[in-house]
Amino acid sequence: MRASGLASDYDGEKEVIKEVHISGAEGIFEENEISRAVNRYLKRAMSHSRGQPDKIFITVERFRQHPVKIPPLTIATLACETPLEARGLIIKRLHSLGISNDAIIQAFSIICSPSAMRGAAIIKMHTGDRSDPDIARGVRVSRLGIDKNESAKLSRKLAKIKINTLRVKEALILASKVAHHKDIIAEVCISDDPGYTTGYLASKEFGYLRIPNIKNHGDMNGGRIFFIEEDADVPGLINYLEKTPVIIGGKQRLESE
Ligand code: WAQ
Ligand code: MG
Repeated sequence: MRASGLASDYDGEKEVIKEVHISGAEGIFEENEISRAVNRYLKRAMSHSRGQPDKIFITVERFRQHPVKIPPLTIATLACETPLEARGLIIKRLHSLGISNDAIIQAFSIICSPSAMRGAAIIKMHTGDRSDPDIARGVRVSRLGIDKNESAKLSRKLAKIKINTLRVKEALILASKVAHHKDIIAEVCISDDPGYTTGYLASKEFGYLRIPNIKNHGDMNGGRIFFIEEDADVPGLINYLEKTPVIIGGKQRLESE
């Protein structure tokens, strides 16, 4: 699902109408679950804290290939009181993964900008160069879901720490799919919802690290950054993120099978 609104802006000479991202979401469902899922996406698009949409798209696609099954990342929550402290925590960990200052500066300038993108920005870990082809849009991770048993298991685990929400589950699923790719070094995420101030840093090494107070309440900025290997196969990576169906949990195949 994706929902957008129309807003008037000024391009220096005249008023222009531009499309503003409001909400997006995706999942993998059995055939008999589709109509309920579509209804839920529609409701979600029409009652979003970023505003009333002018356009809603819902796309339903049948897969021709079996989903790849992968494990979820581990989950932990860091102690963090302010956006400034969050920045320090993120920088320290990104440095430890070998990510350069140039790449980190580039990342913060994107996630602190008020014009939210629909997708994620892809940044090379040393030069900080943007690698996604459409800079205004970013790359949207799609075709991702969770196995029913794994979902119940995850809900129980999240309920124990009082964070069993659809938002946390969807973010963990996305971060697990993203981190699984060999060219991904780390991901940083800040919600673009003005009322949601917990973000995360994810990597194969650290797992999914939740960061409370990553932004101030009421801020419209947000976004996702994927830091990648300098010599990554970018088209291959984008194809994986957008097109390869991935399910968290289920019976995973061993490398040798
Ligand atoms: N693919 C790529 N980028 C995406 C996707 C996607 N499927 N969905 C969202 N984004 C980008 C896009 O730029 C949005 O503006 C931005 O991420 C934020 O999206 O454990 O709610 O859906 O409590 O607002 C983290 C949960 C919540 C933390 C993140 O993000 C926790 C969240 P939102
Ligand atoms: Mg949002």
